Amino acid sequence: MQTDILSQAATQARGLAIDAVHACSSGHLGLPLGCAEIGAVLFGNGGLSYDPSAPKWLNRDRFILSAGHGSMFIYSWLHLAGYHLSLEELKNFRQLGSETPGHPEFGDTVGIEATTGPLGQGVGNAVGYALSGKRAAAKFNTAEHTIFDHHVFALHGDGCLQEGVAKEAIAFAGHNQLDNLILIYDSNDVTLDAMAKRTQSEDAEAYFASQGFETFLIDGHDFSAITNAISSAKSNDNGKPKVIIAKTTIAKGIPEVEGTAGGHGEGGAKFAEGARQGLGLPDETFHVSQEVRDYFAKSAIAAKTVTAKWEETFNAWTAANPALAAELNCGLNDTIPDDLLDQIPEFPAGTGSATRASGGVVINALAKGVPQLITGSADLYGSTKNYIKDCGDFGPDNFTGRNIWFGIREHGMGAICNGIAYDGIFRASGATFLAFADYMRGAIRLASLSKIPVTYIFTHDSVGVGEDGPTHQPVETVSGLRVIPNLDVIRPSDAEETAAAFAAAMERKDGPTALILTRQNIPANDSLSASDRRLGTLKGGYIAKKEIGELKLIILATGSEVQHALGAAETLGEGIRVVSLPCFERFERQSADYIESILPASCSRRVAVEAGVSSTWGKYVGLAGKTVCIDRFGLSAPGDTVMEQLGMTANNVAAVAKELL
Ligand SMILES: Cc1ncc(C[n+]2csc(CCOP(=O)(O)OP(=O)(O)O)c2C)c(N)n1
Repeated sequence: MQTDILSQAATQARGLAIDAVHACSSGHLGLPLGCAEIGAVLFGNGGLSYDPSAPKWLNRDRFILSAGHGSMFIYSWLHLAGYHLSLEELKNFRQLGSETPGHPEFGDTVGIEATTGPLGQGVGNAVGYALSGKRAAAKFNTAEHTIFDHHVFALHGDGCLQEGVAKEAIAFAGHNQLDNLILIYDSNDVTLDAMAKRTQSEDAEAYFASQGFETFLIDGHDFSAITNAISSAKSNDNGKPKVIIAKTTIAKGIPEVEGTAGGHGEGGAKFAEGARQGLGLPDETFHVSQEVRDYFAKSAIAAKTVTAKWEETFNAWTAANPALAAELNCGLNDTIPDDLLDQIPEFPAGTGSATRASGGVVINALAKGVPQLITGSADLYGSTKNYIKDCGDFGPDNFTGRNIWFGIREHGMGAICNGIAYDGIFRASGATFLAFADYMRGAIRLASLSKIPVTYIFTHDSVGVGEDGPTHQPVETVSGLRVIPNLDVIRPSDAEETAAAFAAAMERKDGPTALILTRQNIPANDSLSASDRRLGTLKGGYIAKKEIGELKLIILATGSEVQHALGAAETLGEGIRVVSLPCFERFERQSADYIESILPASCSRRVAVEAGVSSTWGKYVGLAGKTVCIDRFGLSAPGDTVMEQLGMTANNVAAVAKELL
């Protein structure tokens, strides 16, 4: 081990962080300074297997900075390691349009595997990556060829570990024996406001051991200790995920603040000059020595030999296993069949059903044409109905299983699904009751922000849930999801709309989709062909019943309320149009002509019907329109009774419409 050069690199990484944070007077110095030796080993002493010229190399070790506030850590090391991230970008830290945003953003910067910043999410993402890696190895490696044997690292601090989302994911990783996962805990005894002991007294080693992890406790500034711990963690396929608890000094290198809460953020930046002198850095800011450059250039060349050798194995594997190679490609390109919708058989007319039940039929049909699709449930498969039959359960006995038993861990499920989606080999989906969608909102928001195609299957979608009462009756949740940018929310009204909703989710590549399904049976709109309902749903909205004669009023509805809109139109007579609007977001992506053909601006008499809050309907009904919605919590009683009590009937819709006519 070349301790001298590693030490030089660590010092210069500290300098880069100090200079970048000083330049923009914001950011976080504590972690980049406290973890400089860890960075040097990860990127400069064989900790991570990577090739900076092939940042998406399939068998690279994945590294996630879960403590995303310490973003200058990852930017500095990616730069030093030779990734395509220039010194100029480091100088532009946190500036408009730079590749060095305040917190790491997936897609913005080469080498960034996940969007992090909200503490704990990155740990969950790493577990998702580890699941994906385990499944990829089990599915694609053969006796002759190993193409996947990488590890997944996450660097996190006390903050991540205090968050429930990380705890949920850690429990999942331990239970499922994801021994390709290596967490590095930057244990510096400091959080933001105070010393960590102000808010935590957990025995980290005992905690991780109780979760089935192998633990290593080391001095996080000792190159040998870090190197040895990582090397043991990597070589040990013992069914245990690993955690390296690295004791570090936050902001090491700025004596005025190191080891204190004052070192966490940009507080130390005002001591920049003295710190640079103390570290022995030259006057020139953003300094990287030629020696350090040469060292990393040499390791980049060595990395190329590794990837070239892997490429040979990969090519031999491809030639020997064309079917497996085609399946892997399908996952990597996220290919879905052109005729996906036609692969879902039409449902018999005249039979109403719960859309969750139709969803179960649909996902099983889809799973045949989309082999990359995997799905899980938060201990609710019996209710959410998304189990893929005959395809096994993911777990230590069968890492190829397509069904993931997440346990009652919705937030963890969301973050794990994001990790799977970031990895880009499999299509992730997860299910729970709609009322608990907010338990995973943090992860849904990040999937939307990161533009990754996760599918959420949310059943038991309204007060129609009935007897379980208001706690289980989501009223605000559909509108609450609609306000998240780049999330498609689809609430189908019958089995055919459900078929299209799932197909739409699969078709989508640049963001997540939430499918909102009923527990209770609802009738199908058999007055229109299956194909009209499917294609209409793909457009987000369509005419479910055309008016007779001159258009007088439009009733808009989604999901279980489309039946009441149709019933009301029946009693109101001529001139009434019913629009089924299962997905606002898809509808709004249609052409202005299409939107006008469904909702002509000239018709301002509009009534919206939905068994939830009215908040998101204003833009469709306007000031002249009315809503038949539920702006209160529900009631504990049979579903039909609750619906009736809260005005979800054709008669009530007709009465409200009459006020406008
Ligand atoms: C979910 C979430 N809550 C709060 C914050 C704000 N925040 C950023 S860093 C931090 C303290 C984190 O402490 P630790 O993980 O120990 O980081 P260190 O002080 O060692 O850098 C807080 C509260 C956040 N980023 N995410």
